[in-house]
Amino acid sequence: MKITDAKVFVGGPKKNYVTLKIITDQGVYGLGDATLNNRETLPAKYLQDFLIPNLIGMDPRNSEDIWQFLYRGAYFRGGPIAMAAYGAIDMALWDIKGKLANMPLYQLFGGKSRDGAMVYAHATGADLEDLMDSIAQYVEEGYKAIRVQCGIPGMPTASYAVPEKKGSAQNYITDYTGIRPKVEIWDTDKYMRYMPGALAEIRDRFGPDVHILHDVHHRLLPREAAEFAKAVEPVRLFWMEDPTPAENQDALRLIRQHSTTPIAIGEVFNSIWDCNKLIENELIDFIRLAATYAGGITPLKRIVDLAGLHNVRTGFHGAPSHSPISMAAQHHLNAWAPNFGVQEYLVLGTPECDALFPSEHRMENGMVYVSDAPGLGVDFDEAEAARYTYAPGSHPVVRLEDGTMWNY
Ligand code: CS2
Ligand code: MG
Repeated sequence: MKITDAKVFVGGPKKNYVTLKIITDQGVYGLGDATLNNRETLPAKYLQDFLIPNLIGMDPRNSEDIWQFLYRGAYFRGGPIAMAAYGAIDMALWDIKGKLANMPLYQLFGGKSRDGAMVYAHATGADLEDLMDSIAQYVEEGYKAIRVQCGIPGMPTASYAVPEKKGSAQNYITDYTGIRPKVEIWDTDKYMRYMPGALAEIRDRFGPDVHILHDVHHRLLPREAAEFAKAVEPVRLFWMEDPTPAENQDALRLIRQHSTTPIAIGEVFNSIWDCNKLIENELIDFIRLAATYAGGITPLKRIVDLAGLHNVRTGFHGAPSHSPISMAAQHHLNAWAPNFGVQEYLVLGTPECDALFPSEHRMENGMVYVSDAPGLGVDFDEAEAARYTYAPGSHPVVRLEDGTMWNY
């Protein structure tokens, strides 16, 4: 069996999805998602200029060897652009494998450990009252887990994932058109003094059963993150996400020493080597990599297995930049993983998105039920794709009030 062609499509409804289609000499094709948020053209170009010419003639069933060829053959290993491109290839090869076996991918991983996988939505608000309304709506819709972000009194601009004005929670955006990013101004002290109390009010209002998640989004220094984690311990968060940048994995020890608040990290990682110490030393509770950014199903499954040895559960990234293709890959992993935790679920379930990516994966009452169709269980309509073109976008950058560059 041979790969005979591969095509890359950039564009989609409200997002520049990067979709790879690998075609074989037996008419079976596979789909992959190489969408690297706000840098979409780069993995697309890497695929078109270097990777696809190498794939032609390879046997698509040898997905492990092809992954090793991509990773080791590059010499300059890893990084988000390359791993997103490898991720799309790997997903497409698994899709082909499932179609050849006439099985949904979760069967090839080891079958189902659960029927439904719990997901979480993003509640947000320009202030706490606005956020409470947003949370109430998701509770009403049956979500069991909800991420909460709100405006901080006195903060010079809206903070991460917070709408600039009340009542626009449903369509807050974190990506703005154009190459030059907006500037968000951040004040850690204002956040540290306000957010723990706001989270406590949310817990008081919605009771002990709803899982509350909060994304600190890399804004705190390790000591500040330890203080914050300790302050919110009584809230019993499902998780506190990205409390501090984790390039220095050892920095998480300080937080662990001071608090039992669960920690989730990993959406910006693209290798097991970015997180192996976090997992092996049990410095975190949830690992957040994504099928695209981690370089595909093959490496992500290894990370899930390592995490499972160390009481770390999965909490895969699922921001709007992930197309239904990589989300499908994650739905299959979520159905199989014995150490599944939760899935972030923000894929735009709009009619346009469903038309571009027909799929039988189902989300109901805050749970995703994986499709039993062979392979990934998602398709791609090329005629629909022709409606979309690439439009540059960028998320904000963050500065402190004195102008110092900070972490978005
Ligand atoms: C966020 C992301 O979903 C999350 O947890 O951290 O949406 C993140 O802001 C974007 O992926 C950045 O491009
Ligand atoms: Mg996050």
